[in-house]
Amino acid sequence: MNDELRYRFPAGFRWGAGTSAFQIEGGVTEDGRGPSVWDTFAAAEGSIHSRHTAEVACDHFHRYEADIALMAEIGLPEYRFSVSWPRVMADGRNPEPRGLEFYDRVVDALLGRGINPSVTLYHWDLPQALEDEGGWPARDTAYRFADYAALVQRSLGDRVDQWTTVNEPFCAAFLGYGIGVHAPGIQDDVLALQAGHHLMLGHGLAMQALRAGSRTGQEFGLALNFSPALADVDDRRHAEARRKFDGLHNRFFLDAMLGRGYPADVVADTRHLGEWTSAIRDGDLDLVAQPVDWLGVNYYAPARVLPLDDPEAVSNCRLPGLRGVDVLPPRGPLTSFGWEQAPGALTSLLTWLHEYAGGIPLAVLENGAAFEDKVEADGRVHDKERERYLHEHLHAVLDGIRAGADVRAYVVWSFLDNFEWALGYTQRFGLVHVDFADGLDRRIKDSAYYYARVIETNALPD
Ligand code: GBH
Repeated sequence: MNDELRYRFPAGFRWGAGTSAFQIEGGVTEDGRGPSVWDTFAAAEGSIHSRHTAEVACDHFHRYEADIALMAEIGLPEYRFSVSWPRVMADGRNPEPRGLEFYDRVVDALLGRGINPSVTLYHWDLPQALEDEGGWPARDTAYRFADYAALVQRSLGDRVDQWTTVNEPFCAAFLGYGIGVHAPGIQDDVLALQAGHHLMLGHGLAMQALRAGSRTGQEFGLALNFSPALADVDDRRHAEARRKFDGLHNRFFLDAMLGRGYPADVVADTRHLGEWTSAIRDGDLDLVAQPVDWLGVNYYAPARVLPLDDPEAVSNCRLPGLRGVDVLPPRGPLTSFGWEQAPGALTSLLTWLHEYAGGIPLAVLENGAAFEDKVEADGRVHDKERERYLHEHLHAVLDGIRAGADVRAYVVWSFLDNFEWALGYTQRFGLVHVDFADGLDRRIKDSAYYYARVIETNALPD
């Protein structure tokens, strides 16, 4: 058997690369777009590295045709992008036809080149007008989100098969309203937990709206970020620390989506913070538990946890409910973001999810790494570290499949170097290099050529 046969992916496996609207588009005031919470947050002093903003970002709003030509050049079969809610509803409520037309053109350009569009409805850019009315801690936002989902389905649904409702409710809720390192920059654990519930309610209501307008061939799901918890010692106290971290990071949203409600242990761990569960009304948990066609799995790195001597001590990672647990520094090899490279944790994550979620189809919707890429004298980007990262993580996915997990897709984060949220333009995740200092020129990196070969053969090279 040759190596390519040995490391072959299942027939029909879906390959792609992803981006999100706020991170690449720019054009933030064009064609009637309204401000999002991220425009507001990025304008505030002290929130983003070096006061970078996303007013221009990769200028994808104007360069989408050239970007899609690059996707075709790489040979990407699928492109995952997000629709900017405030571009298609400036105030979060009323449709903006010019915004919808932009995504119409993007979808047509993709299909024109034989690339399958995969739409994410919420990748964190809440219309500022809705934040002004209370944002995700307010229940009404979930209903506004479902109306928005229905609008996009009516506009793009005739051509788009793959749909993600919410990307990483963990980040939107806990980083946005809890720790405050993401927009809208609020630090309130009760609001964060209530935001988490309303994001899930929004997901459930959006699933209903999407299904109501659906046609054969469409698939709908939710994308969750996972971070397996590792500990150095195998004793009761370390197991308890892992349980706490795992509960909040890996089971909180998943259990709700699976119809099990929010995990009892996390509810207990967060009870002292305040009565956040009062946000859960009768019937909500059924709405949240709409059946999905796949679970989107976003994986970057595991976390190392340590139990503290004082069980009441506040965690150094400041997440709600993590009293008595510290997060240890990651261990090498690291990415430039400082995240641990641990492909084995991806295999165990996929096999755990397969067991835990009853054989649910899985789609890896984000995986990738930031490195300090340089354009070399030959005009190319020899990003060997990213190539190795992708290779090892694809092996990990294959190991997960061989252990029985029903993994149907793998989508690299990211297609382009882009605006990396609180870290601005300092972290490059792209398969394609963007020259932020000079003209935003694009250059296909070596890792993209590696990935192109994987896609072409549906297999890993040895
Ligand atoms: C993704 O989220 C995003 O979807 C994407 O937009 C982004 O560009 C990409 O990652 C790269 O950052 O110790 O609790 O603060 C990543 C998910 C979740 C990973 C939070 C880092 C730190 C957890 N992230 N996690 S915590």
